[in-house]
Amino acid sequence: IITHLRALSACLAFIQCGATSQDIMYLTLPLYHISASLLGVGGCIELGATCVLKKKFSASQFWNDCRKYNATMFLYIGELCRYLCNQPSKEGDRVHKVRIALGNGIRPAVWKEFLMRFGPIKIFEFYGSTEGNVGFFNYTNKIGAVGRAGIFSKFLHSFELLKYDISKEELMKDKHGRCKKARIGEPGLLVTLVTQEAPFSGYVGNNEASEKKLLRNVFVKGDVYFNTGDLLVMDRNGFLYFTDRVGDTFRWKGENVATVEVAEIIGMMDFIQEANVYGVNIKNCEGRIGMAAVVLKPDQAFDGERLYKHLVDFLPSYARPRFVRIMDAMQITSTFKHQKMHLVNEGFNPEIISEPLYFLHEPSCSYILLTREIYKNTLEVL
Ligand SMILES: *[C@@H]1O[C@H](CO)[C@@H](O)[C@H](O)[C@H]1NC(C)=O
Ligand SMILES: CC(=O)N[C@H]1CO[C@H](CO)[C@@H](O)[C@@H]1O
Repeated sequence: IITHLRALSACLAFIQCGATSQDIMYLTLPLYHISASLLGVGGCIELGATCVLKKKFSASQFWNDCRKYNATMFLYIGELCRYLCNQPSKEGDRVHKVRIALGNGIRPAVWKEFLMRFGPIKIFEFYGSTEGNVGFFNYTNKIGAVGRAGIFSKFLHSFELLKYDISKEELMKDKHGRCKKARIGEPGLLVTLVTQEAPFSGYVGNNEASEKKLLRNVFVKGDVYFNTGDLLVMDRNGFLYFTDRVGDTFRWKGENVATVEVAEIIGMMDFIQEANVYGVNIKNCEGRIGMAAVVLKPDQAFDGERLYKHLVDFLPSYARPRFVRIMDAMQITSTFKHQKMHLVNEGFNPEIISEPLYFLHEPSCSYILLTREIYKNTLEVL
């Protein structure tokens, strides 16, 4: 349910970024999504600005279109900026008038690369969801942060990061059945207090689904919080960082593995274009074993030895993916997010997967090809 108040406040997002009626927005996102419809089209109406609508996002046409229409701002979501960075560099990459980019989902490494490639564009990364009753804005110059919990925003929306047990996929409670707050530097489940000023309007005609998003009696009897389903970390200075979706983070050897973090580190390899990390179930084993589906850069080969060395340098052993699956293309949702479900279900069985599969082989300090014969004995090599 999008109330008028919600719709109107969403239309104000670009004004908060300093946009004016002189700006020209280049819009490539699907219009049924709140981002394009309310922040984008609604934002242009609110501003009296020009909106250039593209039927479908195209990474190769993006900057040419921006130049052609004199675009000064755009909306991004999910992996969109990564796809722009993945395009071959061109001399004129910085020749454009774009000055503002607003969206959510840009990863720190992509953020830095994007600014280096395309020039000093102000990136406004925000955190929020269509139905959620809270939003954070990166109003500081902190790369990677989704926002900051200043006294002011804490006063406006009361939120908490709650201690969460990844293996049981449930909140940790004290002996009175109340929730505990996560410590500084420790990922916690983001929940936001539902009040008259920050209401949760729920889903149309589906009370059950609406109720599922709410947590009651969190700290005291009768309080109600909206469950965002996201794990975030707060640092000493109050900056908030997105860690992972609940359900994506998995446990292996008693340790938590945040898939976003691992994917980012794999993505640092020069031969890898993008990585999608997830945990798969394995017979007779507790927790889930780490796996990465990767797309290689054009004309690049997979180098198991270098990847192994890189991961040993950057990740503790429990977080290093045991299996790597090479994909021709990553499947994404209509909002440019990686799909994981089908990958999780297919696991690492070479009988099912026709693409090359590699596994982490400690004795040879490398990732080596997973053949059908080796697969039959995988449980021993783990
Ligand atoms: C873009 O700006 C240039 C220079 O200001 C102008 O000549 C041109 O007509 C503009 N293009 C469009 C599509 O408005
Ligand atoms: C509003 C604002 O200051 N946004 C900033 C968010 O972080 C990036 C990266 O440092 C800055 O470029 C933006 O200016």
